[in-house]
Amino acid sequence: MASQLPEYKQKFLEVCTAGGILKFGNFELKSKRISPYFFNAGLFHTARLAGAISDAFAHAIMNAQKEDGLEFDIVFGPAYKGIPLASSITVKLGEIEPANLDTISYSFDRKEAKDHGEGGNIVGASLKGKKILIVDDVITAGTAKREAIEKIEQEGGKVVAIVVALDRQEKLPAADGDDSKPGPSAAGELRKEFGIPIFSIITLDDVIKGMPSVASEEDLKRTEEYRAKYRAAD
Ligand code: OMP
Repeated sequence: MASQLPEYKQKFLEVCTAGGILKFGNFELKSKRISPYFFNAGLFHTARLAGAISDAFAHAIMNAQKEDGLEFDIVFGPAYKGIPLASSITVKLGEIEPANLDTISYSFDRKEAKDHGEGGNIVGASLKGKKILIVDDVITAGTAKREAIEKIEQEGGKVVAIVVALDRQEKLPAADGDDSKPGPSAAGELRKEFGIPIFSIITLDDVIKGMPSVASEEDLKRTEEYRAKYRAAD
């Protein structure tokens, strides 16, 4: 069946399913929800896959520059999965657009502060007074992104946007545990609270649109049911 997705998204989806990064089955999330699909960015470790993900990120970032006026100095990858993303995306951006982007830097945080040698929490470019673009694998509840924003602000940086590979578009878990009511998304709440845009290469809606060519009918049905239950209203 022909895909309803733009070609670059469809290609990304195909690379992810062929590489075992996007899987269908039963997966428990950090939120304890049982999801029929899971995106494991830790598997982007071959030269070909690392090249494909950094290329897809670079194009999403350059689209945001063109269409939304995104400007940044530093690509920041939260430990751990954001670290290889930040360095490979920075290299890729410099290669694709050397005239504008070969002066950008990358940095990342340590999970535990180092008190000897150069010390500190941040490795790579200093964040002080800089415009920071956070890159990460997935956004579900936004908890890890919130922690990254706080760390960056403590170091004197200003977060201007977040780019993720996959936006799961899920509503935040309800305070009273009743997930049957409509609710806002993690991305929407971060946008409101910090005034920053969240961009993604693909969303849950994209996954579902592209699934007919990469997954079984049964997996598609289960993923649609999951979306009907947990997709955010915004
Ligand atoms: P936050 O939305 O910022 O809390 O981050 C979601 C995190 O959940 C990701 O960084 C992953 O560690 C993990 N995750 C995945 O890697 N892939 C998924 O498909 C879903 C999750 C998840 O547990 O929600």
